[in-house]
Amino acid sequence: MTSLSNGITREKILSINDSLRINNLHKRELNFKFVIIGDFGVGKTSIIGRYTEGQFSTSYKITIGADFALKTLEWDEDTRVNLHLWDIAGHERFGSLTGVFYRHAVAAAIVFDLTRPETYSSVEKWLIDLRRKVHLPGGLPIPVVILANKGDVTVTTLPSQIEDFCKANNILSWFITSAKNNLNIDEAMIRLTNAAIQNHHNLQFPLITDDIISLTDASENNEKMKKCC
Ligand SMILES: Nc1nc2c(ncn2[C@@H]2O[C@H](COP(=O)(O)OP(=O)(O)O)[C@@H](O)[C@H]2O)c(=O)[nH]1
Ligand SMILES: [Mg+2]
Repeated sequence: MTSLSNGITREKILSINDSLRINNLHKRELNFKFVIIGDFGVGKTSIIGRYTEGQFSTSYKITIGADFALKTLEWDEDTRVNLHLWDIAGHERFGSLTGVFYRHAVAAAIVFDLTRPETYSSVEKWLIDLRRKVHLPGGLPIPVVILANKGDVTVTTLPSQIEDFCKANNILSWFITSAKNNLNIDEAMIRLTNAAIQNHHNLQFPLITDDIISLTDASENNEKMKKCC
């Protein structure tokens, strides 16, 4: 028996690992696709990077191709939630996305940049695109949050009409976020996940599976982008 410096044996660690694995096998897994949309440069990729990798980079990286990142949440004792966060990947410049991008999405975050008011004006356009192209079973709209990003920058003027806009357009909630300072990103995602779980219980919509969310979707999307760009 190998004893490590703190007295815990390697065998003990292996057995803990085993029991974790066995317990996890009993967990129900929910796979949810969330789409993160909004104008170019508002911080979508940074928000996803912060949330899934805990990192922020100031170096500017253009997102190429349709892309998604995975975040796993141990939601409760019985439930694990895998969030597939889809990033627009460059074609936000066209102001509208293909149905493939939205397909099977069960929640969305629309992001704007607090330092560029024109990106707030685009929020409505993104909402219209989203509502036109994706619905829950029965035609219900998918839950949406608005993220007012770059909240770490001091000169920020919050659009005064945002509260009314949310009420009028059935927006779940809005948050001032910062990918740089890790502000409110967890909170916003938890809000969306809660709504998605609720809808899942109420509507029993089919969950995305690996084959549905496969790279064929992404590559199909890429092909379309290549043609249109
Ligand atoms: N200060 C600040 N800069 C940010 C924040 N989020 C993103 N950025 C910067 O804004 C630029 C665009 O971000 P990016 O995530 O590529 O935007 P996207 O085009 O919407 O994916 C990059 O230079 C980021 O470093 C933030 O919360 N605060
Ligand atoms: Mg990007």
